[in-house]
Amino acid sequence: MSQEPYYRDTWAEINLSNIDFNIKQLRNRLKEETGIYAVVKANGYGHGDIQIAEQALESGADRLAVSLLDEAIKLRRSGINAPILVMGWIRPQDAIAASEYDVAVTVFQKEWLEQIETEKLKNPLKIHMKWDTGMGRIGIRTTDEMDEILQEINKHPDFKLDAIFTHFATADEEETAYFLKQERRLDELLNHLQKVWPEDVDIHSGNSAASMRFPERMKQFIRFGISMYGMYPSGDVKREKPIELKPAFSLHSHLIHVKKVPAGESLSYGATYTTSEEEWIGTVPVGYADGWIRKLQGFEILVDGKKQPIVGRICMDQFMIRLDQEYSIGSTVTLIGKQKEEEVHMDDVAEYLETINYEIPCTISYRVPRMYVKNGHIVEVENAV
Ligand code: PMH
Repeated sequence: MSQEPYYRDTWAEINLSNIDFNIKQLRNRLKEETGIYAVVKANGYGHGDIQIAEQALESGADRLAVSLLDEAIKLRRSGINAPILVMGWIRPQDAIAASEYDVAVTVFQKEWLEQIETEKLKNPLKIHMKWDTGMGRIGIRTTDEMDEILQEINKHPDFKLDAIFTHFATADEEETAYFLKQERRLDELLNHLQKVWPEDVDIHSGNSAASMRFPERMKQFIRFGISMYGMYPSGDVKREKPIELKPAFSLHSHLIHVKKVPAGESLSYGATYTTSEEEWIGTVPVGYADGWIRKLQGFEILVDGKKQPIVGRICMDQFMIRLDQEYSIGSTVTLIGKQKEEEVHMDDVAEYLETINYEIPCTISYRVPRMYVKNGHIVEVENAV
């Protein structure tokens, strides 16, 4: 447990008990034999990769998935022994490092396998073949491509086909036609694989949406990302609510300055806001360099359990809010999360910014210390500055 000190008055609270809750909700919904990959790429969707990975494994996840080899190696160096998959493309020359760290890699090009300097492999290279059944991003699309890759794998005893996987593009939408089309393509490719490949390979397909909505259709493993963090993948799934979720991320600061401003005074860069009457104005030490971007001007956040609007332009490190009354310096400001009966949900921020909830915690920058809370106690503080 590291307790790095930090000296700023802003922090993200990451509730590990809620990660535990969310995984257990999904666990209860899945078939018993379905395994779970905890998706902890992008620093655990901004929540902290090592902390979330450790919690997820303790709560019933079996394996970890990231996007970059660097992310996988960071987890390994932290002492995590669970299987780790890199779901993105890595450079062929980096396969050696992947095998050294016992990290499984994603493969979908025969040329990629041809370029591996196999004599340098110290351990077998664990391969997950990616199938593009309709996402159109990475992956093989035909049985010919599959055959070519299988031939390459057969050429070297240190190439080990551990799994095949695919990713759904629309599993979070009420309309299921495209999802079912992807499933059909997956099954067609699987039929072929079973004919030409005698060994057992794992199959993983579902993301949060597919695994929560169609648990009975899932294969050996699912890959649980956004909903592990307590967010629904879309409005459709939120309305359907296949399982209960608790958000793990909240963002807080304190008022560092409070003043009464006369009518007709302007605030912040560009003087875009002018008080229409005598107003109480508070200053919050958070800005766009923290990922609290300028487009959030006008968004309402919480002081004293009440919504208070951001006024004037958001600066790099500070912004102002219009307060309904005088508050003392040090009053807690909640930018995301609950205060008394009120809540600013990650979905509210996303909606205001015309984006998806996934993007919000990912963009809260390294400058914001992450405080980890479990069973009501602070268990770790990480300051990445
Ligand atoms: N598997 C793959 C291959 C992914 O890219 C993602 C998320 C997940 C699983 C987890 O999905 P979930 O968070 O919906 O559960 N990937 C991305 C992405 O590339 N952009 O947004 C989410």
